[in-house]
Amino acid sequence: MTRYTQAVTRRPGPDFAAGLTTAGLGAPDLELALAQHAAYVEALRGHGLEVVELAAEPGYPDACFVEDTAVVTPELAVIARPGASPRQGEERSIEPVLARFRPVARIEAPGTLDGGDVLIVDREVLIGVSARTNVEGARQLADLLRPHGYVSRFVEIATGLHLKASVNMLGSQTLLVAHEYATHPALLPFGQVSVGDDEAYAANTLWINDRLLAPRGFPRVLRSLERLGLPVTQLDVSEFRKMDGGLTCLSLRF
Ligand code: CIR
Repeated sequence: MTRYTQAVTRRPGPDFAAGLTTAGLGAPDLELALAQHAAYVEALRGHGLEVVELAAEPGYPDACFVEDTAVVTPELAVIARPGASPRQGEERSIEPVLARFRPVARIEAPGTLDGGDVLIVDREVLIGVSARTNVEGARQLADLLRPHGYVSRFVEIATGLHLKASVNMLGSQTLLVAHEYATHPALLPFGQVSVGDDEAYAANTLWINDRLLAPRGFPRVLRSLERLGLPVTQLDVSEFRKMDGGLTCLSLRF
């Protein structure tokens, strides 16, 4: 299983509340968002990652959801092509950062791909085909990763913004899965911990080197995670939830 050593994050900017959202949970509080973001960065450091913290990107209120701008493997960094037009361009400033660590490839038009739709577990790549990631973008990513020994499978996303809103890894054998994805053929080879509708947001839990970051406030999912024996740190990400984001979207890890 790949062990991460590095993360990239981007601070929310003063225009954070102007980002895209369907959550219907009201406007985020910027001060609280900044405090939650700082705690998140500290937690990544506490999990042994070196963190490159980027400044806010003026004109791109969603740019703190930096995961969507790239897919990074041990072999290369694939610069994404965001599927939502207000977010197109966020990827430009990520490229030189990732070029310090990896050879760079790009998703090209007419492909679109958000990193939030890509879950890599060892050499298995699950790619969500969603409102943001089209089949062309998913195919381009699969083609870029295949020569490095990765096998990609597509998952149609009908519920949730991205694949990782509903499906995340809990190590190399097991996935945390929102129940409507439980029987998808691409997910059947894995063991599954199921997340019920009442705690669906907690499917966005972040595995880092055999430890877990989970959103605070979801006791049933927390109990299921604790049964796995992996240490769990809970973080409050309420302000990012208001903007349809969560623990995975706030960083690139590699
Ligand atoms: C968006 O709609 O693009 C942002 N407001 C939220 C992106 C969340 N990203 C993610 O889950 N990977």
